Amino acid sequence: MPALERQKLILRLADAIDAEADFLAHLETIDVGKAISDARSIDVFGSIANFEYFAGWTSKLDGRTATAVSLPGETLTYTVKEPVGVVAAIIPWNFPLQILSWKLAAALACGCTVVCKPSELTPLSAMRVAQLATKVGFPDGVINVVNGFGHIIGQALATHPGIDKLSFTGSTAVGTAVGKTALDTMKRLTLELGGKSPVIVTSKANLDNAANAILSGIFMNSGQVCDAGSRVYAHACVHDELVEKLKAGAESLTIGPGLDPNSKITPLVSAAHRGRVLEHIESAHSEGASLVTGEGPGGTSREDGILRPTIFDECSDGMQIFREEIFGAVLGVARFRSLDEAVERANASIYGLAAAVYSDNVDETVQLSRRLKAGNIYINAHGLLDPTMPFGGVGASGFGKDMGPEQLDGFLTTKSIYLQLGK
Ligand code: TXE
Repeated sequence: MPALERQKLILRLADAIDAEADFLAHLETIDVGKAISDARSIDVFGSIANFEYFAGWTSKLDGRTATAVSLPGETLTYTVKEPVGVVAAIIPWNFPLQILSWKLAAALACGCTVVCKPSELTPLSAMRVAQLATKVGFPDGVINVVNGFGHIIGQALATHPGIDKLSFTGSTAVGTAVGKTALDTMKRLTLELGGKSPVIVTSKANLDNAANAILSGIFMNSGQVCDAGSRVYAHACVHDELVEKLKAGAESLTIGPGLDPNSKITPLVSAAHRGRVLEHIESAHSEGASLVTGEGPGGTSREDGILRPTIFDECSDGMQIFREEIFGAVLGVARFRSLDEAVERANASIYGLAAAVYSDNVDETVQLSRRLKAGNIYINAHGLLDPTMPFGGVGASGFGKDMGPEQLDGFLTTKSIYLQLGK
């Protein structure tokens, strides 16, 4: 399909999503359990921005003309970009619509067709997007949604010889296995996996701003966020004051059902996942972390699927709470004495998805951002996302990018064309 027609269709899809933003936010909230205010402002509006941004790329996917330096005679040498083919997009449950849009928008812009597999826990918004795509005029077969369990349907996509590219977001364990399988049929691969993102608060930080941003960076979506800042390293001279502010902020968050517009902390996606988060909380208690606020030892008294936002202090790097991704509203805090120590401890993780720095000193923020091992660095904020900026990690957080022009390469192949002139 010509580029400008693709652009129009993608923009029409964005408009169709916009026209029923409230309905889609509602779907997302009843499926995931998330706060409706976030579903609207983050999931739905983030998705619209993504489609709108990538629609503009359809007409800008040019190759280049090279000037050959080693060939005899006269030649014309140039490259063209072509769509990679059929894309399988395997989507997790924490941001079903938004992560679908990350993969779908760029793949469509590049002229690929897409088979989307939402998480078995949260299929509704992807199915609605497929209906809207039909309504706005996408030809049959361009956007497909298949539902089912990961080990059956996801696995089938990973092994299918008709799939040319696999773009996966999910856990590191599953992503590693899926990636190995995909290589058997030489699929192109993007893996967006877990994280254990560190947060450094230096002696020069604005503590009110730091506390607010740290709280939203860990407790948004009830902690079910891959780049959540879950390990705080606070300079010893600001540590106590910061912990007090974090405690006060966490205790002021409104807990309630996702559909209540005031709720910030809402039920987790499933009972099984809630059980896993509780096991991590139990391990923090048994390993000697000091509870600041939230869930105590021996399980929770809440029966509504929600866990209280929980903060532990005096964490050490060997504790499970500081090593493993929890994917729940659980924050650990430790103190440091020198920036070298903070960087070394922050980088001592298998993951490298994101890191955050809080400081009002420009040199400090720039130098720390250079030294931290992560795909995304946030300065005096957490979790900022924009379609123009690539998102993706290093190490056990995977490889390849979603969003930004960098994502386009994952859905394109470059063909080199040599024309010998004068023959
Ligand atoms: O992820 P899975 P789950 C992390 C987080 C969470 C944990 C488990 O730590 O606690 O993963 O969540 C599909 N072949 N993240 O169980 O299992 C599956 O159907 C092919 C981080 O949901 O990795 C779903 O569509 N596909 C993450 C997707 O993979 C398979 C967001 C993710 O599922 C498959 C979510 C298989 N064998 C969880 N098995 C992030 N980085 O944001 C499962 N799937």
